[in-house]
Amino acid sequence: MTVGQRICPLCESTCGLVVELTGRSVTSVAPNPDDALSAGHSCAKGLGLGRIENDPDRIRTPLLRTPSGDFRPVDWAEAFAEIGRRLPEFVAADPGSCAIYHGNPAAHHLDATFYLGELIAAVGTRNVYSPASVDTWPKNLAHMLLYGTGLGLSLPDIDRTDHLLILGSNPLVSNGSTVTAPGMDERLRALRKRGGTLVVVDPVRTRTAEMADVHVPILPGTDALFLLAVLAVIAEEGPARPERIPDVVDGVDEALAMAREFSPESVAGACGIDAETIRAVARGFATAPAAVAHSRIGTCMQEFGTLANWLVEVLTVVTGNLDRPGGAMFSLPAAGGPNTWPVTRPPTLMFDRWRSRVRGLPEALGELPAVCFAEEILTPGPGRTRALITIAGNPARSLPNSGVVETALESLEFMVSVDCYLNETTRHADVILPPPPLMTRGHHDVTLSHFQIRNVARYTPPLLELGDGELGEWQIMLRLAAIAQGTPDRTVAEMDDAVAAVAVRRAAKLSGRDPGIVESAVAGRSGPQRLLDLRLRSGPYGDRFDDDGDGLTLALLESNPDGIDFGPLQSRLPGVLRTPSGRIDLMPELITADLPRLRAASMAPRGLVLINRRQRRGMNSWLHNALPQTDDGQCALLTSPRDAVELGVVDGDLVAVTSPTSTVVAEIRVDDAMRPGVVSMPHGWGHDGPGLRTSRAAAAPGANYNALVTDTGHLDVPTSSPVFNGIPVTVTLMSEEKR
Ligand SMILES: Nc1nc2c(c(=O)[nH]1)N[C@H]1C(S)=C(S)[C@@H](COP(=O)(O)OP(=O)(O)OC[C@H]3O[C@@H](n4cnc5c(=O)[nH]c(N)nc54)[C@H](O)[C@@H]3O)O[C@H]1N2
Ligand SMILES: Nc1nc2c(c(=O)[nH]1)N[C@H]1C(S)=C(S)[C@@H](COP(=O)(O)OP(=O)(O)OC[C@H]3O[C@@H](n4cnc5c(=O)[nH]c(N)nc54)[C@H](O)[C@@H]3O)O[C@H]1N2
Ligand code: SF4
Ligand SMILES: [Mo]
Repeated sequence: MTVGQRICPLCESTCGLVVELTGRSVTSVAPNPDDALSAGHSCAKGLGLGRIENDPDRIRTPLLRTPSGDFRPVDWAEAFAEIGRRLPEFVAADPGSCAIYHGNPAAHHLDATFYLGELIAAVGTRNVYSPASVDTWPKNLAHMLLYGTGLGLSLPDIDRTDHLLILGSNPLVSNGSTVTAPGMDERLRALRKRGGTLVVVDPVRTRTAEMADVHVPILPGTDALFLLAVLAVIAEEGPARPERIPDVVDGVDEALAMAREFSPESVAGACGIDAETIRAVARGFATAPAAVAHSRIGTCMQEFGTLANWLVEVLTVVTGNLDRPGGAMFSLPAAGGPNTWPVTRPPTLMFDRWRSRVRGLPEALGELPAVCFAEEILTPGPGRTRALITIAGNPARSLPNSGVVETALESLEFMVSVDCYLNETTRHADVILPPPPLMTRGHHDVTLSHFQIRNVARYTPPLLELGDGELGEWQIMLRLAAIAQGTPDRTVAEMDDAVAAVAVRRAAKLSGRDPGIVESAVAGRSGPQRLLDLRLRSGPYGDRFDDDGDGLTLALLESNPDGIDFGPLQSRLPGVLRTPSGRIDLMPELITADLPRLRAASMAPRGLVLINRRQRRGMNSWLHNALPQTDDGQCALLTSPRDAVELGVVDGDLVAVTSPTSTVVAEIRVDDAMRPGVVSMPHGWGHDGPGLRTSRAAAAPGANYNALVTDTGHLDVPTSSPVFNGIPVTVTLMSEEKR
């Protein structure tokens, strides 16, 4: 038996777990009480890692599509030979004809963190997609314009605040996002215990809302109006602490002047919140000794997401809560990142550097908007996407307008998927390449440590060697890169050395050392571990490759498997800023230009609208097989008692849910947590259709939310993000059988 630590890769909480292995099989998983960040927190998903690893439906050998459309297992040589026969012709003819989609789990592994860029560069395509353009861009863009990078987000200092305003997030179910704070329920309880206030703005009385002092049941899509009205109250009554607004901020007066026209009375009807509540929220926030707002999915996946996420920051700044304990702060990630690296040339905005072929929509953070994904494949003409590589993603269930997405996938001339399931997306692939077991991977959260509400560094090493017939996911990516470059015979080791050589030069520059010294300092390592060591040692706490120094190294983390605590977040202004001016412009034109659209929008009640929810045992679309859902209601359409009466439905009725895009069938569950006028369904379901190898998920397929979402209608205009929340729907009774 082997026992070791493992950082859970399933969600942004990144809990530390203690894993027991018997042979190669995970036999027990428990929370690690000594973990420097999660201190014993975990959830049913993390504790189910063994079932996820051991799922008999998981793909363990490469699969090749046969002429009859089935898949047959092959060895790696045959799989790569087939890819080598097909892929290079697309890359050679036009690199843009091969798109790459990388999904959520890619952000939770070192492999993609370090090697995905190599693959993208080798293909040479600008047609790169990820869920970021579905779930986070409004927040990324707002923070990029204010603070200079899309990754260095300001974070709610939850453990020290007196007042927390959460908009559009349900961390008691999701465990949080763009904030890495394991054990959110305990943290929120602690906030209330120390006399602090929790306000939750959510159309639904969620588990999180149930903990709140004030629940504001807002109508979907109206957060920007609500926040403008909150700011209007602050403008009217005068900011309580102007002296706490940092000197580097420009545009405070303009922001407050802008908000004045949105009085609480003028938005109350649209938001479905009375003016007095809005005033009370504004005063509570403005007068708390330390206050912070945190906005997430509910505010991003809607029509005015960029405005809403920008206004959250404006509120933080004008109330004097930026860069202060208990307010919004920036982490200092151990492996460094865009807001720790020195500025060497004038910063450029990672936005609108190129546009999509068909609709001319702007790029952000190196990717095209997901709403372009299907049309770039289906619209004929030069530059059409003809081939696709997916890595750890299920666009057939996570992107809008799934019907069209699947048509597009089926029409591709060649498709490779790196994935552990034969699912709604990979069933369209020509070749599927499986990642190795999780326990063969070492892990440090290079990306998510940007979101940590405490500066902690952890590394959990691989607990297993790669077995026969297994390849590291980073090795798979390098093999694909070599094939795409037309040099299939380059070995993984050669490719890896080339990647490391660039990283060595960078680390040498960052730490002011000779590249030769840096290279020999990491000479005993390879793969993700070598690249990580380079990042840690040249990072903010690093040893700078000085043998006598006591700074951070990967070896130090290896000998401290519970992690090393560098303490609470510290003030980082103005050094954290990477804006071209080195200052914070509170009124970026790219965002304020969207205000007329908000003013002109008809916010009149629209009949029933549909919003999304998450479930505790789910992870987007991919855990339904290994960890069947046990929550009440499975994939049900939650409906308020009042709407249920109006619709003439009761628990268990089957209804047709029709949006302007499509119709799906769902089961009704009446729930008084729902606000009348709003119905809710989880996403990632719809495990139906031919060819799936996810037997348990397919046995209870559920309804596919994203069939109902349009990729061409209303968007959040600045980021071209689709609208998932607040979709007008009609609900009609289909059968009374179950009554
Ligand atoms: N309606 C609606 N749609 C949504 C959302 C919503 O709230 N509502 N949420 C959006 C959000 S926030 C996100 S992040 C996206 C998620 O979008 P995706 O990332 O596209 O979808 P997932 O369901 O997370 O699928 C992950 C895929 O990775 C595979 N996988 C798991 N582990 C590994 C691994 O280690 N290596 C590899 N190679 N593959 C692996 C799984 O089998 C699965 O196919 O969905 C978005 N879509
Ligand atoms: N169990 C579980 N955990 C997960 C995931 C999962 O699928 N399952 N997915 C992970 C991923 S990829 C992500 S990005 C995170 C997301 O984490 P969260 O952002 O916490 O996402 P949700 O739990 O979906 O909460 C979104 C809330 O927004 C509300 N909402 C909907 N529309 C609006 C609106 O217009 N305005 C406001 N103010 N609220 C609105 C919904 O009612 C819902 O309660 O969760 C992660 N964790
Ligand atoms: S909360 Fe997230 S990171 Fe923690 S155990 Fe659950 S899934 Fe894993
Ligand atoms: Mo996400």
